Amino acid sequence: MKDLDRKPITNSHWGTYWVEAENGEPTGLTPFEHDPDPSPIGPGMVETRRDALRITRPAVRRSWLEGGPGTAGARRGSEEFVEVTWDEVNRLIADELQRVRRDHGNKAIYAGSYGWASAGRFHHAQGQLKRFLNLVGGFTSSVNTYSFAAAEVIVPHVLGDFRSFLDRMTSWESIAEHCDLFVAFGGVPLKNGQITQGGTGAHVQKAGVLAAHAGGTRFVNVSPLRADFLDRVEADWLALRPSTDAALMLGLAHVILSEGLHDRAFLERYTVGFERFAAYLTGETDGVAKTADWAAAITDIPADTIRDLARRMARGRTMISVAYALTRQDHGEQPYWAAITLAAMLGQIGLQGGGVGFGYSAMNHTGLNRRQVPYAAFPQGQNPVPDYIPVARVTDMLENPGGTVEYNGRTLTYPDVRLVWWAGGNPFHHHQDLNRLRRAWAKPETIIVNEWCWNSLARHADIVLPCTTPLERDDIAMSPKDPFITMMDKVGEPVGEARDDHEIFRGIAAAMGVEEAFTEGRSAGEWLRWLYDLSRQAAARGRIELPTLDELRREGWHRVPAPEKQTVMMEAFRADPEARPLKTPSGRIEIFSETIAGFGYDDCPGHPAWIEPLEWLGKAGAGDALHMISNQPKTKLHSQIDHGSLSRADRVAGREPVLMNPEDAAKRGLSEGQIVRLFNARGATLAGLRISDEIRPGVIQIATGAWYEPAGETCVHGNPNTLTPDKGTSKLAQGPIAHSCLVEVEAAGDVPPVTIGVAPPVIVRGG
Ligand SMILES: Nc1nc2c(c(=O)[nH]1)N[C@H]1C(S)=C(S)[C@@H](COP(=O)(O)OP(=O)(O)OC[C@H]3O[C@@H](n4cnc5c(=O)[nH]c(N)nc54)[C@H](O)[C@@H]3O)O[C@H]1N2
Ligand SMILES: Nc1nc2c(c(=O)[nH]1)N[C@H]1C(S)=C(S)[C@@H](COP(=O)(O)OP(=O)(O)OC[C@H]3O[C@@H](n4cnc5c(=O)[nH]c(N)nc54)[C@H](O)[C@@H]3O)O[C@H]1N2
Ligand SMILES: [Mo]
Repeated sequence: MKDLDRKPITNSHWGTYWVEAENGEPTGLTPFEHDPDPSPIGPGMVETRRDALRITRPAVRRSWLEGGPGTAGARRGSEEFVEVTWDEVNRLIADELQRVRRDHGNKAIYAGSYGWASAGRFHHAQGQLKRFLNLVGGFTSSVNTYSFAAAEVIVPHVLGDFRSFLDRMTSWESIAEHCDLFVAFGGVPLKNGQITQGGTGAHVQKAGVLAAHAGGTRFVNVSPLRADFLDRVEADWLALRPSTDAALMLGLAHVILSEGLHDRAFLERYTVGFERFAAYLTGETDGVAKTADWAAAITDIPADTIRDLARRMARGRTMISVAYALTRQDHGEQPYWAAITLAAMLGQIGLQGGGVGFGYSAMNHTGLNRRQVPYAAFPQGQNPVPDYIPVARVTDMLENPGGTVEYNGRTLTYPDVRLVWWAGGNPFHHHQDLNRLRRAWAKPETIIVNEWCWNSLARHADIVLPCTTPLERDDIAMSPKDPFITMMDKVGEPVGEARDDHEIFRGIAAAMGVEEAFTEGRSAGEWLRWLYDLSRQAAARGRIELPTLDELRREGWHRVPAPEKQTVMMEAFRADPEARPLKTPSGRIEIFSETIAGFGYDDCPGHPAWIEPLEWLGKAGAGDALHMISNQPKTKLHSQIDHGSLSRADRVAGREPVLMNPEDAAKRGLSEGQIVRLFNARGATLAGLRISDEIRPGVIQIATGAWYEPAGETCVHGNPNTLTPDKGTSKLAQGPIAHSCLVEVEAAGDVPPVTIGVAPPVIVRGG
């Protein structure tokens, strides 16, 4: 930013920082002065810019280059690459796209391309990819997320919408002032509040929890992990068996119903179907009463504790908070439906500080009181291909062309995918059962990846297109989830021949004769101005005044003032359900859904229910198996910057740490710091052992994010997704179920070294 007389600034999913630079080279990040609780993840952005794992030139897998599309797909991940020029690679891709379209049609291109990429509004890798492909006939796409697919599908049946509620969770201030009891299924682990998708200005989650504590709110941490709450707030710890939350909620509901503590007037006025649910709860329909004793046997929480908690919940103002993690388990639809039902029985939905909340555990913006600004997005155009898959069914799709899958009342047919394109996400991070994915990944004829570093995804591609990092391009972070708008300044030149994703697609568009349609004649800088000016006009229509782009550039950032009123989820519906009905068929909260019942799914009935998960500690024949929780990492965002020093400093014997209760370690003769092998029928991973009574017996915890480095069926680095099952939550949502996973653990013996962090794959120059 040569023409600026201020320091350069940047924003990211994990926070805002001023950038130190010398001679056009970024040298460090200084936390933003308006951030009371900055994240240490940021500095990795500088550190990894020029390290040995940076991809500096376009590269093509040798067999693919020599033998053409479809050659030796099984060698993906273990073969060397050949560097080529941008002109060559653009031609190769243009020809290959033409071939696939001509011979198989556009639906043979899969560009679901799920993932988080950068926080910038313009340099959004997936948006760029999709706009480009839409101009050349489209692609098979994906729907929903890995974060909370089960909720995204079930909650609209129950509350009429999901996303709009997510952006309007009851504020921390409202909780601090009004909430007596905050019951957190999945806790509120502050590690996760480092993040907001699309950029973070000030981190407020910790202050929110502490203010509520100071205001007299009591917390209950329902989680196998004690660390899911800050010690200081002295939360009661209910260390349930993982994947049993729905049973615990039913047990609570049964106590509330049988003791007459439910709010009849609320159920009558605002809900439908309670009687059908009550008949299930009391056992009238299936002969099993879902009593506290019944729930105790499933969850391993004493029946008296359940009864006591139910009474406390009915006594005062209660917030029922559910972590996104609860959806990433088998039948992950049920805990969300059960939580909404429980909150409806307490009758506090729409009141200050009470009701139900989604994702206080998950991100900084949940509970952050702010105005919703409808910022403009980079236009992607229309996809002419109607085919799509539920996002986590990617391996099924690759394995099973022409096969079908049930999804939310529809039957979808899997396309015969020949070409896969990923930009801004990492399936070798996010997908379950990675050994199975790797086998299916050998099938397509061509795999193209835009990446900036040689991570597991880039190594498993045929064509690798090197992209810039945020510090190497101008962008703006402006997200309705955060009150700050921030410039993301270009500080250094792109490393090697790396290009912005937009520039990458512009080059291929030129080779295919659609450059003008792709750019509409605008440069990147002109697009930025266009996006900002549109956003400013949209804000003005909502009476929010934003600075001009030139003013924003001068200061570097702007804060949209907070609304005077505290946000309370579903307040308007509560105030006037006739005038402000929900978008459900009945206009009310659907405790029984005729729509879902009408689908006739054996794994998702018409009301919330306990359905035994695929894998859990109560599974018949589970024996000594341990339940593995693979939650979000404290030291990074997913797999991003796993090769940086913050992430590496947290390793045990060079592997991802795994947490185990002393009882389980003693039983297996394992000791602190040793390398252990986690394994099941799907695969294995090596991890470094940490022993702690902060985790309940029978459960181990290993964060996601270690780059997948397979040696046979074993990841030598500690990626938990070699172990997790790849099955849908149910026929309704088909979401991922990473958290329902049993494993065995033993001492590892002789182990291979980890090399993914140090050695780039062999690159032969010249092409
Ligand atoms: N076992 C288990 N698995 C899980 C989860 C779990 O709890 N347990 N959680 C799931 C959840 S909630 C999620 S959201 C997913 C996350 O999965 P992903 O979002 O796929 O993970 P990331 O590592 O963030 O991947 C982003 C990729 O984009 C790249 N990138 C960054 N900036 C740019 C850019 O400007 N351009 C391009 N082209 N690329 C860029 C990064 O290098 C990185 O490889 O994981 C899921 N997987
Ligand atoms: N630092 C950091 N923060 C992140 C991310 C990151 O990668 N790094 N990722 C972001 C993303 S994409 C998302 S979607 C959110 C996810 O947000 P969450 O889904 O809330 O995050 P997790 O850490 O996976 O899970 C929260 C806690 O739930 C507990 N848990 C697991 N299984 C069960 C269960 O069966 N029952 C109960 N009661 N508790 C259980 C675990 O102990 C875990 O610590 O986090 C976001 N925040
Ligand atoms: Mo996520």
